[in-house]
Amino acid sequence: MSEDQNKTESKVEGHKKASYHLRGTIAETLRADAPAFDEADASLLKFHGVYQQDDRDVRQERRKAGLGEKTMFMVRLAIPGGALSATMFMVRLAIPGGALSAEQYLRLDELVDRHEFRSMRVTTRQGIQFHGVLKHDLKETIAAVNRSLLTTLSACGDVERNVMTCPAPLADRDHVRLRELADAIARDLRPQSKAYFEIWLDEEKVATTEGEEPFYGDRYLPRKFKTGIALASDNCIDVYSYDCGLVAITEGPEIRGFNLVVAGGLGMTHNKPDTFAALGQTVAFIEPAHAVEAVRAVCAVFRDYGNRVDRRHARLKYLLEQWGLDGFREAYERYVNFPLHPPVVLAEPGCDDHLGTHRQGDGRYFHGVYIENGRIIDADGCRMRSALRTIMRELRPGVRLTPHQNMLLTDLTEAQVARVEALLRDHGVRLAGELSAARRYSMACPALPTCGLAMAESERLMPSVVDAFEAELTRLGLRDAPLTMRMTGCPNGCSRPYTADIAFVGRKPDVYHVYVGGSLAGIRMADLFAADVATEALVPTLRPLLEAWARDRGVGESLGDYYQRLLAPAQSRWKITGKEDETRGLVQLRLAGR
Ligand code: SRM
Ligand code: SF4
Repeated sequence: MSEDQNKTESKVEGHKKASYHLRGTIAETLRADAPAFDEADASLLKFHGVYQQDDRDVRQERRKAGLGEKTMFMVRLAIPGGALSATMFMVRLAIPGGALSAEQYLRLDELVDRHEFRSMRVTTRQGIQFHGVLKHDLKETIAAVNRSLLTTLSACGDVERNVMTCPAPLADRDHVRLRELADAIARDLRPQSKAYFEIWLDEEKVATTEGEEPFYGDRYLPRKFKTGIALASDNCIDVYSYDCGLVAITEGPEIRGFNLVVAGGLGMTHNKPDTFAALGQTVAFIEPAHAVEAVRAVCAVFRDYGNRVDRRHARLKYLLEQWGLDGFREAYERYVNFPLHPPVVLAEPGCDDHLGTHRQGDGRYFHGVYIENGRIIDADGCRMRSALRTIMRELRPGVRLTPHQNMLLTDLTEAQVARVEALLRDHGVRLAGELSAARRYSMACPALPTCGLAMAESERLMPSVVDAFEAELTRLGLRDAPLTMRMTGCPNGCSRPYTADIAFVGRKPDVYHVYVGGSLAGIRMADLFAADVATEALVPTLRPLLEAWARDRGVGESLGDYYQRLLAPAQSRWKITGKEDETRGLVQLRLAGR
């Protein structure tokens, strides 16, 4: 890279380079009275799985009351015996394939009461998040996570993020192999710096940081990098939404190889047509023995060529746009020592949310529990946290977190399944089979009050939006018709809205862009159907489409498939930009003409 280009690199690049492999002054600030970390350390903290945040509800209260920021924060965050702080933290765990034990889950549950939000949250990448961690408790929280043999290292930051795979604990060889592979990739691309262990676990300081990161170097990646592994028949992880995907093609019980998918990504910015959400493109078919190396090489291409100047364009998808698929393949070939075969043409995958009770194939069962927007909390008659804690203590099941923010309880006998169901009911938790399709497949990101980027509500609003749609769908006889609804508080795409049948993407308080036309299979993008819709107008805006769907739908036809049929010819897209497009006009005209 030339000197000129170096000068214009983003500030975060400078922070990384000057950090002695992620150390910065985090340890010093942790020990000091300072209420918060400075900008450089805050950016480094992400690599350790920590986000510096504030309670945005209090910002508003403060403004209304005309009080100083610090005063209100202090009132809000004062906890008995705790320090007063103007800042709080989100702590995220990276859990490959979402697999943990009941003992580990119980250790995490014990931590919940230490934190402001009295909850934990299953994320859309099979991780766990704590919100409202106060500074004085940060170190002990992370140390406790590590004592339970879990980690927050590289859950965030410019590195390989949590590696996803199908959470179903099936005993067949292909599922077992996917789980092993997720672990192997996570191990292979985990940062090697000892900073994490020095800062949070009081390990001795290393004498020199030279050569500490043989793969990442001192600048790590230009930005985050995400990998997922799916079976060709079940895209429950939304594999085309990530920087790198492996789609396993099986022959009998064996994995024959993988289609290698690159450069998916869902973040974009409203009204910025140079930003876009895109599905990954299939580059090649690779043999099973090369899977880990294949992912490492995609990551290395991003490391070496990704944009380090403008973080908004620092994802692999922007590189692919610049180079084209052939250009990418050419560059990629220079990084690998194995053959790239032509991709295998695949049929449309299914998508199993794995909820309810299923056989594992080893004489045991698993039971998938629906958790509204992933939030594990005791609230409003649904004592989810208590239910799960009781089940873990009594039955000691295995645990798998799903990409739909839910949880599978595994390795159960038939009698234990009955006990799980009884315990869930006793705690006011509805079983998956009792839910409407709209609720069961719904997802929302956290947004307010914790997310600094939120423009509108999401997790807190979504349950009432689902209520409203559930009533409408029931009226139309569509309660059980396949439908995915997702909401985000901004266009960054954290609950993967653009691959859903319907999505609400926050524009400003109480106003959303409405997208329609994705699919549960995660193989096409939704279109912008209506712009700037007020919360109370969400159902009325979609009513004509839902009524037409109820009238005209084919057997088992999802809303997204029906919408694509209305477009005739279907315009299945792999990319949508931050700018509005004209297809919504087309569909609305067709609906009006009916
Ligand atoms: Fe995300 C940033 C939450 C999955 C795209 N995401 C954030 C931050 C950290 C906000 C911030 O940067 O200040 C959010 C924390 C809010 C909070 O208070 O907790 C946040 N993202 C989440 C989670 C918790 C949403 C959830 O409902 O579970 C998910 C954590 C997954 C995990 O365990 O690692 C989460 N984020 C996603 C996904 C979906 C996925 O990966 O499966 C995406 C879209 C896929 C992608 O990456 O393209 C996603 N998050 C983003 C982006 C846009 C990135 C971009 O390319 O522009 C941001 C903004 C950023 O990074 O600057 C973001
Ligand atoms: Fe925050 Fe936006 Fe992600 Fe929601 S989609 S968590 S509002 S960054």
